[in-house]
Amino acid sequence: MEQKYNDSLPQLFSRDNARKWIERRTMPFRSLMAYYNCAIMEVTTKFNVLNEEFSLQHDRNPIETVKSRLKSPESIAEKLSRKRLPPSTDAVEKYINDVAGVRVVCSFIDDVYTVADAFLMQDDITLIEIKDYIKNPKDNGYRSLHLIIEVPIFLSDEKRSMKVEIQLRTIAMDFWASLDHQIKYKKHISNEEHVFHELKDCANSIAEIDRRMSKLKEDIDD
Ligand code: 0O2
Repeated sequence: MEQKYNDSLPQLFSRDNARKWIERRTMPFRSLMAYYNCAIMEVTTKFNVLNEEFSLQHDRNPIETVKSRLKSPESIAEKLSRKRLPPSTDAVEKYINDVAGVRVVCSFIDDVYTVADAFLMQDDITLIEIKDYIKNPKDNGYRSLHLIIEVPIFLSDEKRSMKVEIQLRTIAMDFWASLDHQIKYKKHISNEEHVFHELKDCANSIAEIDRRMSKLKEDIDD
């Protein structure tokens, strides 16, 4: 990431400073969080609409669930200090892409791309970044399609563009990621190597089952 801020002011970037700023819950900070919440509502509605329309045409739902979360103030503070960013709403808006998070869990692998393409075609959505951890899984076996997008929200006297991180994955990928999150993600564990290999092995087995289920569906559709 581009380092925009002056390194000669190290005290600005301390975890303590970020935490104190967050704890004050200033009006600009609370407003910003409310705007992210609005962006989550906009994006969630768009996926629900796509799901509804798809089910009319194809008699099945490509989306199993749409979940969302607003990053906690403590996690925002931690990320600001880790990225050596100053505690300010400007820095949050410019450099933290996942304050608003939406997770779309789809039935089959093809559904992930169909739903993502239909969403990205909408003319009020701007794609900022795409990371395809399905085509290129992480070393530990993590699979998902990540999109960073901007969506407009309409307030009483202004229109604002807000960033949202969208994670699209299949039920199988979600099953692995949820359990990985509980077992290991960001935790320090003693038998790290063994756990890493076991989790990766599980991820590969789950991916194989995902592919077999997709194939089964294709065979039946044909
Ligand atoms: P949480 O608790 O889920 O919110 P950055 O977001 O800039 O710090 P990076 O590496 O560019 O870092 O983001 P990336 O790779 O797109 O991943 C961000 C999110 O993807 C994570 O958010 C997780 O939700 C999910 N994720 C990534 N890798 C893994 C993984 O190995 N296992 C699991 N279970 N989830 C993963 P957070 O904020 O880190 O965590």
